[in-house]
Amino acid sequence: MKKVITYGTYDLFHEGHLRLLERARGLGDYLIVGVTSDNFDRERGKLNVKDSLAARIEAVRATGFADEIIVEEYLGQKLSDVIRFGVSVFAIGSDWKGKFDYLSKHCEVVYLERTKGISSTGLREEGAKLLRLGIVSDSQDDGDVGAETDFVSGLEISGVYVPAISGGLAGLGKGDMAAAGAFCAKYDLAAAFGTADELFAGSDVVYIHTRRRHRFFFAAAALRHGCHVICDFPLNKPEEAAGICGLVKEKGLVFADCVPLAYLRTFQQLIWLLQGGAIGQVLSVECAMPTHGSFRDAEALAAFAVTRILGTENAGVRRLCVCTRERYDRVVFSYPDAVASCSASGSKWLKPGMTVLGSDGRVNVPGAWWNMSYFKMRTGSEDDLRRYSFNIEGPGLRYLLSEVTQMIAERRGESIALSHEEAQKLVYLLEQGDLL
Ligand code: C2G
Repeated sequence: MKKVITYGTYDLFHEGHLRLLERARGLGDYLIVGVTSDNFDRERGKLNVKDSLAARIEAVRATGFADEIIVEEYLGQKLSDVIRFGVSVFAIGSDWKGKFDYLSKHCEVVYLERTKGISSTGLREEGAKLLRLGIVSDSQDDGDVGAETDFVSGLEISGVYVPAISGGLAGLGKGDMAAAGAFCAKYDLAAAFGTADELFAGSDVVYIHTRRRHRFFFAAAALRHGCHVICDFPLNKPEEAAGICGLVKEKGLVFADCVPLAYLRTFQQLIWLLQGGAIGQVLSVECAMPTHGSFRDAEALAAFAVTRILGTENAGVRRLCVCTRERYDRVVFSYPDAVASCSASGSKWLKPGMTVLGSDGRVNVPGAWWNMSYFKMRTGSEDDLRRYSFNIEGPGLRYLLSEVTQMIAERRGESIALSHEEAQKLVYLLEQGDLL
């Protein structure tokens, strides 16, 4: 007998799950389905799972394709199951391509094409609605949103629109179809939308991933169309930030600035500790960030971190720039009782990190502080070292995506992690320092 095994969460059971199980069953004579436990999902960074384990098992059972259902409880269980059950074929969706090749020593590994562009309300009668996320991107980069969406239950990518920018002006009309097609092939997406309106019509949420000067244009158009918006940070002008606030209120929609750092538990804990005086009065914040993309976007992110620690009141901002072959920028934030700076450069020798110096101690965030999962705090003496960490998975964007789905469900226009007012104040500050 040829045994096939497959695994999944099967939350808000839908057409994609059904088709996967049907094809997996067709690969052999007996199908074992592993349904993830809540603990395992937490451990692997899958967020927002709505249905209980019992309901998810029942949804799989009701398809009639599973001959046996087991629970997947820990990392490494797949290999043990394959050996234990004498499995011939391991099958999983193509979003996992390459990830389970290590099992091929023991059985055949098959990646089945994922069902793209699921548009219905799902198969369940009560129809918990899947949210469709459309992407507006002016490059061949999806800002990690594709991979991260796979970890947020209830969210599916609808497709992409790549605007054709002529004379530096953005429009909503016919996009660059060749670029959109290449984008879909690169990220395995269902639809290359010809116009922005088509993308808006096929999406509940739109992610705006363009250069700064076009963000407002597309964000405002999506909101006017009735879509919720996640937009790269920052907007280009304070008036734009104010305009977005007005539109969000008028339309009763959700708008989230894409600052994943604001959603990281480690960063939140750092801020709570600093505000509670854990290292006394903060005297300085220094951070460094190697940059290959936009310097101004990198500096805006640093401004977010610095102002979370030192506030936006009485802050002065200035940029010092060395524009040689390897550009080097230093942005200095001055306060009456503190100073902060952020270095950004394309030089590979710039070491990323953040140090916060206080009157009674010091915090170090080694490495990529914008994606922090760990920091060290010294107080009292040099030996008095405490480590704080949270296991974050991926680049952090999934936590923001998860919050956006909650905001939509609760009809809450603003994010708990980053308010419109704070984002707007930051855009004012960045303009004041000529950083926009
Ligand atoms: N799937 C699909 N089409 C979709 C959505 C999901 O074919 N539109 C497939 C996935 O590729 C997976 C299965 O359906 O093979 C279950 O999907 P999820 O419930 O999202 O589970 P997942 O997070 O992919 O977990 O150990 C768990 C496994 O690694 C898979």
